[in-house]
Amino acid sequence: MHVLILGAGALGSLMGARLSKTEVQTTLYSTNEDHTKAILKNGLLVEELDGSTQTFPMTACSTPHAVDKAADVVLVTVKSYATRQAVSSILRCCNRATVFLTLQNGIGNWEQIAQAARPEQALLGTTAQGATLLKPGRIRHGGNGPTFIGERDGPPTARVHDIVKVFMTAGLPTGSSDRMEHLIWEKLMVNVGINAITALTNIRNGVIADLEAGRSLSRIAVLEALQVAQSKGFSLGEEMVERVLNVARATAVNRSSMGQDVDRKKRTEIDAINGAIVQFAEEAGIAVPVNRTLTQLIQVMQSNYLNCSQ
Ligand code: KPL
Repeated sequence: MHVLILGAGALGSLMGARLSKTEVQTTLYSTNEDHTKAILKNGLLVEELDGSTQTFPMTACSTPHAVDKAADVVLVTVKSYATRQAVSSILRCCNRATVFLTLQNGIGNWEQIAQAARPEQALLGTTAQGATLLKPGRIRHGGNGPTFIGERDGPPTARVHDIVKVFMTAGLPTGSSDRMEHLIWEKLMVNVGINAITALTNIRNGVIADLEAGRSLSRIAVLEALQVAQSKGFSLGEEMVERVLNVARATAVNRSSMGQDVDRKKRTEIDAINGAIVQFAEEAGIAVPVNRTLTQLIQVMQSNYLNCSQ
């Protein structure tokens, strides 16, 4: 099996490092040339949860022309707003049997992949792994949460089981599910309750759970988002508030992906996270003032540093 990691940022690089220890051929693909060059030169350095640093010699590239064999599985870990363009850009490294598995944050990624490739090629996934890109060629593993994989509709198929097996062999706790959309919404709650707050306040994930004000803000954002989820038919309950805080604790040393984007003055995934909640809430006539405020604060900050107005 050849697995191509499309968007080898922090999370994609971590998944690639784990897979590189198995029989599977693994290629890291990232448009960040500093990152791929550093990996080719020194291997990918991973600061592990136990404090050790491991080196993973890996194949990495920044252009589709450098991929020498068609991918059987593409792990899509690019930012949500770049999904369609990124998948289109690597179709020459794929064939009609290639499976695309999204492990991205936010809502709408499966649809983007289905449009760029074919719907029957696209699988859904979620992960609670946490990772931080420290500098080109070096990441820190920030939390070892579970990964779930499945078809968009119906029970897990042979191709889902095959990928689960490979992930498990790689040491990534992984299960299959026939409720992937439900799990995507659960993951959305996690990102709603952690990402924008950490990005705006310059903290690591664990601080949200440590501080009363952090817990309270996260709680209100998640409770608002739960109303929206319920209006869409997803039976997510108030226990999600505590589960979100547990993810913050489990990934305590991690800087959320949105925090890392803001640190690097890069475009964030706000539109696919709190912004998606605001949009669905408008359609359903639900008031979500905290999510609206979080969204607009991130939009102001990001517009300012990207030097454009939205
Ligand atoms: O998904 C994440 C993210 O940062 O985007 C969590 C699970 C919150 C880990 O940081």
